[in-house]
Amino acid sequence: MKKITAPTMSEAMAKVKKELGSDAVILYTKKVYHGRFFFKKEKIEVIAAEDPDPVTPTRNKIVAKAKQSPLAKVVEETVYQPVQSFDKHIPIPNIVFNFRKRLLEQGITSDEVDRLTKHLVKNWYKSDETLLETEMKNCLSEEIARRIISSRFKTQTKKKFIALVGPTGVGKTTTIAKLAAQAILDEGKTAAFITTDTYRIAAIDQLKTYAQILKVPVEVAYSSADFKEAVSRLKNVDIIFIDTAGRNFHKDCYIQELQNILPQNNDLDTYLVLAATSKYNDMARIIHQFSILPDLKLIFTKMDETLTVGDVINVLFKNPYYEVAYFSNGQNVPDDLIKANIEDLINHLLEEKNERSS
Ligand SMILES: Nc1nc2c(ncn2[C@@H]2O[C@H](COP(=O)(O)OP(=O)(O)OP(=O)(O)O)[C@@H](O)[C@H]2O)c(=O)[nH]1
Ligand SMILES: [Mg+2]
Repeated sequence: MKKITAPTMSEAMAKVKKELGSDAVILYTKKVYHGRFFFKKEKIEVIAAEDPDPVTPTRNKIVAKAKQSPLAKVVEETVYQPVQSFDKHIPIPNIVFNFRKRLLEQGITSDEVDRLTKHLVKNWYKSDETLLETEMKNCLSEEIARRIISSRFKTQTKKKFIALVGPTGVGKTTTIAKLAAQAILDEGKTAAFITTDTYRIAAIDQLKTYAQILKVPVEVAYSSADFKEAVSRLKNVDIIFIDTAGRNFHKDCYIQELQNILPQNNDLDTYLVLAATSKYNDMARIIHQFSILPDLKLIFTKMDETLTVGDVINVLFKNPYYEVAYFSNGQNVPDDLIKANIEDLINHLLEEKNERSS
């Protein structure tokens, strides 16, 4: 890790590139002042590190593709603005301090909390210190919604294949059952399951149980040849849900296996399932690992099991190119699955714990 100081941001970036290479990761930027009184000069301080896991050619291609997506422009405008440090000389009014405390308690990273505090302080002083608490809350909600990018909350899909991937025990199989039940009951579609999770016997039984209840066919694919045969047997079905094994995805070979078995066509939606109870760093790592699969969308499960959604929001702040499709908020099939929506998420973040439990 290196601290680099330069008169302007572009000079700082040039220095970072020279000293740490073009894969360097920017961890933090802020304005600093050198000298005193008339000699005081503003400089930019950047803390950067070498990328511990540089972008591979495949990942590079996917990132390049994401940058051409319709989301790219709005991402550039909202997310990749330099992080401005919080100006310690401006007093934080109590009303703002309480929101700041709430954001920190919820686990939002300190750079994001600083950015949001700054926004609130600015609006508070702009209003001549007259804004009420509810108005400040609205102001904060709107800024968070803008930064998360509300347009990425989309529910797919009209695709024939829907695959759920992700780490162990996050709720992939249960969510598949919910999605299938909703497609059958609410939309009158026909459905089928294919599982590639041949790693645990109990996993096949679990999916077969759901298949029996929903009266849908289930096929087990041990190889990509099996998978193709299963698909041809199920050609008249409207939607084929693909369940996959949860494995320790720190090993690249498991992702490669998945990539080999999943159909390579435009009629596939792949959802990466993350549990809202996981830590931010772990979720970030999982997203990075799975990013070689094209056009991933996110599902967050176990929303009912956590009182803090800061880490989910951190994931969204830091991974702006991924659409968010569903929130799962319980074990009941099919009811505990809702279309992802930003209002619920922000309410969860800002409302007090005792209000939630009541
Ligand atoms: N509280 C809560 N529990 C959930 C939710 N979604 C799934 N679960 C539970 O989490 C456990 C694991 O769910 P599975 O669907 O088997 O998870 P999986 O990702 O398929 O697991 P593996 O196939 O072993 O990787 C089960 O007990 C589910 O009932 C949720 O949104 N909230
Ligand atoms: Mg499973």
